[in-house]
Amino acid sequence: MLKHNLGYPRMGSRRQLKTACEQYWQGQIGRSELFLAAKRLQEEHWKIQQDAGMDLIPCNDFSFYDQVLDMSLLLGAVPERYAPVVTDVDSNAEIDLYFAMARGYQQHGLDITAMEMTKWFDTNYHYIVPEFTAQQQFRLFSNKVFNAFDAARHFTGTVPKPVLIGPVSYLLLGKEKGSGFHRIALLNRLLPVYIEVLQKLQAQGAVWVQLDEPFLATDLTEEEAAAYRTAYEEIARKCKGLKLIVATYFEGLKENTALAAGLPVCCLHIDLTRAPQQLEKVLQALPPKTSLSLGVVDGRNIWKNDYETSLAFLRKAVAALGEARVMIAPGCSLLHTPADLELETELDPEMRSWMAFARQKLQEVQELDAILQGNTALLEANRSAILSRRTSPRIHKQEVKQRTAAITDADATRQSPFPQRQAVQTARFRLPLFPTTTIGSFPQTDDIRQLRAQLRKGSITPEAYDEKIAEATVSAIRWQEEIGLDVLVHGEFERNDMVEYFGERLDGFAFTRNGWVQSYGSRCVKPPVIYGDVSRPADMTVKWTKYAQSQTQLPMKAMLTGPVTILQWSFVRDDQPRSVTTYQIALAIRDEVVALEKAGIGIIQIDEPAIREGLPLRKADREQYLQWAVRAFRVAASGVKDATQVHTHMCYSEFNDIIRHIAAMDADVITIETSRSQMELLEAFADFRYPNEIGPGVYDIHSPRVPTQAEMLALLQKAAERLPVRNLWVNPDCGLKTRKWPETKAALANMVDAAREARMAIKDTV
Ligand code: THG
Ligand code: ZN
Repeated sequence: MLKHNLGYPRMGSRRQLKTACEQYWQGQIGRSELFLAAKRLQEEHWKIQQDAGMDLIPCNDFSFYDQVLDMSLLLGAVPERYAPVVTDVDSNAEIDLYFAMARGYQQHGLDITAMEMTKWFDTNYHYIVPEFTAQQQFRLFSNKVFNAFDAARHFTGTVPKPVLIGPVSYLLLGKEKGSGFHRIALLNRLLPVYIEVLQKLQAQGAVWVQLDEPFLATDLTEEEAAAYRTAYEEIARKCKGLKLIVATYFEGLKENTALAAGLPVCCLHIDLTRAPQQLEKVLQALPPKTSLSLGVVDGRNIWKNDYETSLAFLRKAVAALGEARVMIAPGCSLLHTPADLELETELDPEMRSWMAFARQKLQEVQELDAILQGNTALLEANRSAILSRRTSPRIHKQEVKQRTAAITDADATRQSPFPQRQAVQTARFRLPLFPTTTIGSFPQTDDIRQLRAQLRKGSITPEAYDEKIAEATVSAIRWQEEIGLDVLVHGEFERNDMVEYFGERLDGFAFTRNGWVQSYGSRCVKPPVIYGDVSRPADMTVKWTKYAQSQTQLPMKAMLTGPVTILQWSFVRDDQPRSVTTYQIALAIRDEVVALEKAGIGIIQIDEPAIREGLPLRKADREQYLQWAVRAFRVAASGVKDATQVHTHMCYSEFNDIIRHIAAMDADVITIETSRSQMELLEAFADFRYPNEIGPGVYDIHSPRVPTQAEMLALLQKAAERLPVRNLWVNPDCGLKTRKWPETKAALANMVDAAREARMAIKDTV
């Protein structure tokens, strides 16, 4: 039985890729050092995979920034606006063009925006969205995949398996620029380039090639299904002898089972960790010669594999297909898991015995194969680890279960409907029209990060740490007062990550020291591990919020992360429904909201940026998810009096299809990301006649660019044409922690000026 891996995390167990890229961007190292770091990392990862007995070792899964962007470069889908970059950078600097596409290019008088970024399916990973025009042409542009193949073959002494995104998924991941065509219609122009790539790999000696087609596990239109048939028939005709693996993951094939199984390829990969029930149907649908790769080890979570379950799948497949036609693998690329559990020396040993990171997951693949060959001792060891977790008293708290089960509709409802709350709040806060605020975080400078590192190492005392954080907070408050913001924030200098910070203060969560997962480019997150019933042993944010409020007469907005986002950005329990875990978190947040109110805080923001990314990939499952997700938010928000103003914030917001549910959250104020889509989004709110207050972002914080007062005023005026002026707020479209102070200060000062200008304009018309 062939063992293989779909992709390995590329950041490095100590985030070496992050360091190298950021140093390169800052001009601290040159291109050759950057490439050397990349070579070392790939070799280290190939070795790990080889040591774990993988028969097929992936290559080209490494990427300097994003694997979708790599595909755009491979296929020559470089948007027109980067033409000046191509001539500006020196001729062999493809990497600089690549980073320009990822991050924008502001040099030598050029100011070219980055390509758009969006979430990779239902993960916390972001990819760079391909841009297609009606006239889009493709051509073989980058040699990265061929170089990766040679390097991997040379290093491992085996024939590696190049990994590419398949043609149909590549098109579907992109976005049309301009109207009058659908990107799927570009397939006939795209296919020749794919075939050229595959033939070239074959000529280089490749035997297996993995083509990722995650869209096969989503709802497809007739045209999309037809595109799959066309694409793979054409590829099969032109690339005879090449063994193609079509990889699906994150969902089941469902009604696409016959389509996927019928593609003329050598092997189909399915994700049994996400959709175990699909095995039966796939086995029935598979033509006599096609192999099946069983994704049995969870690539999206950190729990140890339950061998009993995986073995049952494997045995069933072997019985139906014969051993020669079955392969074992993780469910999806291991990109979404941390690198190596071995580094977690501070983790409680019992907890650690329940977990597996990327490196351990490959060992699991190897062990499953060994057990099938007769090594029963491995199975016994696994059984006891699984049993230990299932029965651990650390996981179960009766009082949490009871309280969660007893949640009522009244718990999920504010005292009065919004119009009454709005009247009370207007009288209480006496804010001007177009009130200005920010989303919560301010730049996390190196000073602040170092402070945290020092505290962790014990080289400064907690008192000294608190003193420095207080200093940063006060200076942020003074500065907000000076530029004239109306509702202030404390800046979140005491927080690492908006999920990690809360996880660290809740029971039922565990933490890793090095459990980094790539979020986008060089940015990583360290998701907490929710292992048990969640409760809140003490106040989490009251101390700093109260302190900040004591430093100003203006309203200080408290900042909390909402239950769905905490769930979505953590590694979650797999032994109870996600909804139950979310309700447990919601109750903990609710208690914090009530404690903040009691401490005299009048405005409380409960961020839910991840509510949309939690949407199930299959439309049929969405309504149910939204129902509990919205209710969990309401449980968190509804413990307070009418006079307390609850804000929420969301980013990446294609809201059109879920606006009903956003309204049902019933936040008094919602701040949203809109600036990149030029207020397009507002149409959704306007058409729906969204009743509550709303702050459409007027400052795109995703780039260092400082928007002018005039630009922001124009956006405000557009908003005022679409929504009732009394409901409008003025704010950036997201938190500012990734920005630097100079641009933040300049942009927010302009924003406040724009709001003042908008107020005057309104007065003139009244
Ligand atoms: N937290 C978590 N998930 C997220 C975000 C977040 N997902 C979506 C979005 N925000 C992703 N954006 C970011 C932005 C910044 C960083 C990570 C994800 C970031 N990370 C630091 C880094 O890589 O240097 C590490 C964090 C730290 O030093 O504490 O800046 O906000 N969970
Ligand atoms: Zn945001």
